[in-house]
Amino acid sequence: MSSSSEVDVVIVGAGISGLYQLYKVRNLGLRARVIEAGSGVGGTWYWNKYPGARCDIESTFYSYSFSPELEQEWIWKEKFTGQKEILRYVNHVADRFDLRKDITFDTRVTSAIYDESAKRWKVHTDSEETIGAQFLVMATGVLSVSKMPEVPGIDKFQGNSYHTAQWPDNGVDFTGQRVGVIGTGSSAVQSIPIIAKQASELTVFQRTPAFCLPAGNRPLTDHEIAQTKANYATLREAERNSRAGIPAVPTTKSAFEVSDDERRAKYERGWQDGNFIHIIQSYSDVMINKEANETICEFVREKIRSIVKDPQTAETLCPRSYAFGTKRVCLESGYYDAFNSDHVHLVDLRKTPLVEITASGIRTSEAEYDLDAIVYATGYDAVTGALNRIDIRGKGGVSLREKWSDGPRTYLGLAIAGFPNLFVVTGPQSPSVFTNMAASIEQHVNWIADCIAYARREGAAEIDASADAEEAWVAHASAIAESTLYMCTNSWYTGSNVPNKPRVLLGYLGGLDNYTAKCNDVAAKQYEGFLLT
Ligand code: FAD
Ligand code: N01
Repeated sequence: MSSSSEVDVVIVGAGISGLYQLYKVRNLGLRARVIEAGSGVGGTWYWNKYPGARCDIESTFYSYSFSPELEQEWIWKEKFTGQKEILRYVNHVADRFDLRKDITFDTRVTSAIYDESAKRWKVHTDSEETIGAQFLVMATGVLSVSKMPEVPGIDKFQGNSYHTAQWPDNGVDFTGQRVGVIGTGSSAVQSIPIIAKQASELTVFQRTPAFCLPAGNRPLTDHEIAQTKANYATLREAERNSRAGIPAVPTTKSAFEVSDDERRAKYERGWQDGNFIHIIQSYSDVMINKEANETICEFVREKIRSIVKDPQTAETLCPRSYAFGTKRVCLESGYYDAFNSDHVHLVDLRKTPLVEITASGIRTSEAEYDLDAIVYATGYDAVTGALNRIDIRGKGGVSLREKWSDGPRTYLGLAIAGFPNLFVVTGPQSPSVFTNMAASIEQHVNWIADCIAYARREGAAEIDASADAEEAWVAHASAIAESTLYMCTNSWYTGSNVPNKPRVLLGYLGGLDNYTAKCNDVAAKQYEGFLLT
């Protein structure tokens, strides 16, 4: 039966972004509803229950900073916390701030249509509800639409199939099974060592090898926990003022201004510390100059060769076709070492491409692999995927999909010209995916809440980004992207993992610090680049 209701703000998604957005708009005295497709809060951490799922940013920083009380009462026991504990934390936040009562679970937003005469959004769900709202905030996630590979026969397989992003709640026991894993990105790198411990045979189907650093995860000592709690305010300040949302000292030195030994020592520190952002930021030219970047690539290749005993397997695991850091670097806990086990096999799909999935397993151009289970660690239709799956129509009935048919266009990654009163958390051309996302999310959400408060204060029914401001932001973000090595690499960062997706760098590379300054400046200038009516 269809129903309708009216609120001030509809928020789509109840992950880290949606929950904090709800908290913020409630504090403005606004009525809000959150619509979430899953049955619980947590987003990424609700869906990704695959073995080994864990954050790759230290938990001290990969957490909310808005509540000093929350910071003091919650104890992160490990350097990099696992999925279960992060999900427990997000649930704690939902309870502590009494957020659940405004969240509708198991419900998907299917369309959002802007009513120009009423200057309000009409949001439709798959449970036949229509919710009217002045403001609409898309907190739908950058990695929330999983992707299967374009390979025939997926439905024919008679064994069990799993995508890492839709893992069964009760886990999977692969004991004694012949398992195939397709993909070698972060999800595969985390799950493979654990699946290898259970499976009788594990075959990894690799198309592009990943650059991996050892996570070096460990329990935090009582002293470390106490130190963090005593210094949280300073640590958070450094986090917010950094390029990537974790404290770091930027350098202006080229990789070639120092000796080989000094350079290696710096990379070694990042390697030992499980800190790929420190390596990416180690020298000013490593992400813009191929030769400088190659010094990191060869450092990691040497490490791979030193861990993986079979020289041919080691070479197959060595990335050569793209620059370090231009795909998300993976943190590993026993990934390379897993290939030293006799029952773990690596298939190089560049030499012997995937042909089809058959009833009994996987066929490549060279061989057929009989399997009991297949794990698809094949990634996501990232950043724009969740937005494009909703029929969003702005002024003049223009659809967002049409507007973005040649690539997404936003103002600050937060607003879209012609789609008034709509905001996106971690949108395209925002820095989020190149940072500690928890830090970016808080910045985006705070800014959106302030902007909504401003529009209300001004008595504006509508606030819309101007086409000129959007044009300038897209040009600025593209110019930075083009000056780096990122655009040379095929990955979800550039949309090139999805057939026919426009090739555009989906994040902003100017740094969280500079980006925040720009957003603050826009706000200080009465939301420069926005039109209020
Ligand atoms: P999400 O957590 O993706 O939540 C979006 C929610 O919106 C989902 O629950 C989804 O169901 C819902 N939704 C989407 N569309 C609709 C719709 N139409 N209707 C209703 N609901 C909808 N980032 C880091 O910085 N550090 C890390 O260590 C890190 N680890 C990660 C590990 C994994 C396995 C993955 C996949 C991502 C990781 N990320 C990490 C990125 C991570 O996605 C973000 O850090 C963060 O969790 C995103 O939160 P969010 O609320 O913006 O989006
Ligand atoms: O996905 P991915 P993911 N045939 O896109 C392969 C975050 N995250 O789920 O590179 C064969 O990285 C594909 O090969 P190729 C993090 O931001 C973080 O692993 O396209 N192979 C690739 O190897 C991350 O970047 C953590 O050649 C195919 C793999 O599948 C993002 O989420 C953990 C194929 C996909 O890798 C996504 O990670 C997990 C095909 N047809 C996720 N199609 C942390 O550690 C795809 N592949 C915090």
